[in-house]
Amino acid sequence: MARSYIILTLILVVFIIDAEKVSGQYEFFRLVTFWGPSYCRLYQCGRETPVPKFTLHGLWPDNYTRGLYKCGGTRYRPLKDQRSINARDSYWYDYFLPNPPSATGNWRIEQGFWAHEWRDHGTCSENVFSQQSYFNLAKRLMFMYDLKSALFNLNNPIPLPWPRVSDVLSVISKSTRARPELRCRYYDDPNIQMLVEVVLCFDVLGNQVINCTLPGSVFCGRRSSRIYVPESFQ
Ligand SMILES: *[C@@H]1O[C@H](CO)[C@@H](O)[C@H](O)[C@@H]1NC(C)=O
Ligand SMILES: *[C@@H]1O[C@H](CO)[C@@H](O)[C@H](O)[C@H]1NC(C)=O
Repeated sequence: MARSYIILTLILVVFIIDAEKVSGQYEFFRLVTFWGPSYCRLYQCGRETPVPKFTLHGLWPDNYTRGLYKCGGTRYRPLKDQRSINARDSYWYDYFLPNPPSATGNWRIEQGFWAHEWRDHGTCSENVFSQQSYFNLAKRLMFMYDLKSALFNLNNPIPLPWPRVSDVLSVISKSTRARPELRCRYYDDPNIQMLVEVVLCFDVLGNQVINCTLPGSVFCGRRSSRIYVPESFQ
């Protein structure tokens, strides 16, 4: 009797925790992108992209008042054929893999980054986007704007590799017509902030870009500060 009561309570608690996790309503998306050359200065990359570029870190559904994370939902379904693996790898890049992911490899390792992004973030919009739609959306949003051209645009030069935060905000906003979020990390010297990630925000259905709500420079210092934006891997 006591024992079945405990089990019932456990089931109930698990159910409530689960329901709580899934009930999170996301209100917008963050498309978080790495600038490869910065990322590989910060960490020991197993491989670099063939050309310096922005690659996807993740598409993060979120709520304005409450952070959403690990919302339960379906398990990651690994890609099985090499063509789709290569296609996703070209813009959603795991810098720590020593080699490109392969259809014959261990997906838990070689697709581990995608699985992790799905589990921690993708599940939080599964009430609207099935797993397949979520991955399609991530790809579509990733290709909606060309951040590299916006940043390294000869017609609109900014003083690289040491632009001000405001320069970077302004060239990106000009290209997307919305305020991005910039994320910097200290590099080498406690006084040097390096631009590592650019975040674009999208409405709940992923149809249009919207202003990110955090002040764009919150992770990079004041708008007038200079930040380091390396153009190449070396
Ligand atoms: C965002 O957050 C507020 C407050 O928690 C809720 O009222 C909204 O429904 C929305 N979804 C949540 C919390 O998951
Ligand atoms: C973003 O905010 C600016 C003002 O800071 C406003 O002019 C612009 O219309 C907003 N853009 C969007 C897409 O909401």
